[in-house]
Amino acid sequence: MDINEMTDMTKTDKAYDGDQIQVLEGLEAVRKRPGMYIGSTGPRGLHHLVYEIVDNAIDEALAGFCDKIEVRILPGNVIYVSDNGRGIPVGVQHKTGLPAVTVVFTILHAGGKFGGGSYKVSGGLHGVGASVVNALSQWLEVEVVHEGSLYYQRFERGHAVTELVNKGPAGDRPSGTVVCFQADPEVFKETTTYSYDTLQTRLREQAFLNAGVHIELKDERDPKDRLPEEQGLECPIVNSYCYEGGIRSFVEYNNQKKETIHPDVIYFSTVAADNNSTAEIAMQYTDSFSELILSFANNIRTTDGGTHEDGFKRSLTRVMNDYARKYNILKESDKNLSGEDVREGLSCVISVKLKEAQFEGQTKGKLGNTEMSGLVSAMVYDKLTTYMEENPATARAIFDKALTASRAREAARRARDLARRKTALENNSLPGKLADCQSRDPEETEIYIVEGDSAGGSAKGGRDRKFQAILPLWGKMLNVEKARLDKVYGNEKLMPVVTALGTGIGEDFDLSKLRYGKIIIMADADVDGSHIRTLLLTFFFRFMRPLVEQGHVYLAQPPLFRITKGKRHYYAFSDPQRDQIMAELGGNYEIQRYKGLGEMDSEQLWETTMNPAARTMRRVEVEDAAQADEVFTVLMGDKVEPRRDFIIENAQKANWDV
Ligand code: TSJ
Repeated sequence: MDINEMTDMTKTDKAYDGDQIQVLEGLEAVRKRPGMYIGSTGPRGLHHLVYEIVDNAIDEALAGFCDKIEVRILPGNVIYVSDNGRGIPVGVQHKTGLPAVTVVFTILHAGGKFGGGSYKVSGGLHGVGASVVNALSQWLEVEVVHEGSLYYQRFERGHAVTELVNKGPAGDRPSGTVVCFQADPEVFKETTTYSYDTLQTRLREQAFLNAGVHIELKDERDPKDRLPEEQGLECPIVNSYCYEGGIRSFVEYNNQKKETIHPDVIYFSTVAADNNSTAEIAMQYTDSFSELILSFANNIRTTDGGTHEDGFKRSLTRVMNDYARKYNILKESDKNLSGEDVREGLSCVISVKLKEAQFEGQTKGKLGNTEMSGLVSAMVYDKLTTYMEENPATARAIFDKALTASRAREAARRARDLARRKTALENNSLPGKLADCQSRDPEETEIYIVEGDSAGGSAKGGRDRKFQAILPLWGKMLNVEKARLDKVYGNEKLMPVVTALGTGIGEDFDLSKLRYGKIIIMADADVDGSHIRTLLLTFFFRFMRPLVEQGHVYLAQPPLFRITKGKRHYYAFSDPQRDQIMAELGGNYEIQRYKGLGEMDSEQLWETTMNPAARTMRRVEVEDAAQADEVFTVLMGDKVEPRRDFIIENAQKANWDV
């Protein structure tokens, strides 16, 4: 018997037609192609289930009916989400003959607009709803407390296995909604273990974006149910977030470890004339050389920006230049400040809320609604101009920063032109130490970037010269390098990388000129190795970001141990693996710890680290590179205190490949 027949009991005869078939088809489609609805069935998709449910509770908070949301990870990686709102409506809907709450969980794209006139503000991923989470859960239970009564319903893999049951008086339980679910291991084959850290980051962000809402996160799992790297944390873990300052607090939080150049976070907000959308922005400059713009539409991060971000940037540049002309900060003969100049060191958060947000691009990370550009740019132009007039000291500090940036960029441009002219004369030669490969087809070519001459020697001896090129790096280590990476031209450590890859950097970057499809960083598993990885990842992140975004950058994973028994060698890439091999061998083995790549001969390096048939490599994600950038910024920055804390906190994290 199909378990869904039980749902049918709640239906009237009239509803027994096409509707029910649609219900089935809808959720079957989700289970058939989960990726279409939640992006992936890896860890990212798994966490999206939680966000999707929490988003619904946040909508209730935005509608003004709830102020507390609790999220718990229960034993066995079950998720619990509750709010103290009105409770999902339980009344039977005319159209479907089902209680509204049942519809929310069983009909695709339902949600938001039943009963009252509220509209869905927070959007969830791709605008899908609770029914998708339900379809991808082994089981899901919902409890609603409404007008003093407690209602309950249970689902399994999207199908109702009970009808909506009225369990009688709710006692002293206040009104609200509770949803518990277990992600289906048949769908999330890779893992169903949540990362506390990942959930915490996202929930904190939601608390920043929704000022005044209390969000609590509690981990009640047995430590053995946690991720290996989170098992050491105390138990249970509880954090609660509530920021009256909203995105102002968000900017303060992001700048905690940086030196700010003016005391107050600048904040503006506006409501569109038609009342259909809002925009707010919080900004503060730091002494950093990079910019950090976090933009959101309907509480969803827009990683690729879009109209709201464009509107902001356009106005910021205009305000700064108009003001600078008016007060003769720029002389008549001076060139305008560029967008990059006025954003150097800027840390800001842009948040817009609108009806029917359009998310564009391959990863849906770009806001497309054209009206947001005007809303944000008009607000920023008016309010930032006034702010500058009223806060001349802050304005001065920001201009000093922008003018310095402008001069540095001008100097870099001159150096670049010089370098270009020089390379033109030198006939564009490849770096002398590059051992190039025979193939010219980036589909198959790889370049190993190797620190140190001895490791470079082994790599050259061990490679398959048909498609593998080796570039040994030389020159001084990172900790004696000067902070300003923009002096790349003329940097003896980085220039060979630039010429070998062939793409150019920054504004000149051209991915189609890339000479090798895979760029593999091969460095020792020690402090120096970690430094060179941080330097290269930061460099790629800042000046060749599409390389990282398009997945061209990899970290080689050389073994840490060699265990020899008789004539046989075994390699271990981690401590647990070493222990396992030792246990399996019983005894009578010799163990060698590799202190550096240089200790391996050519053949060993090929077998363990370079042979595509045998090696494992880690593809670098944008997040990895962004973290490297942060490590780099803090290590190079002027603020001593965060640097010390940071080094202690990240001593492990910074070791990318362990
Ligand atoms: F995702 C979900 F559906 F599972 C879910 C929904 C999960 C959680 C934790 C909370 C919620 C939720 C939904 N909390 N509050 C609401 N509110 C409504 O659904 C609701 C209540 C009343 C009215 C009305 O107009 O009277 C309208 C709505 C949308």
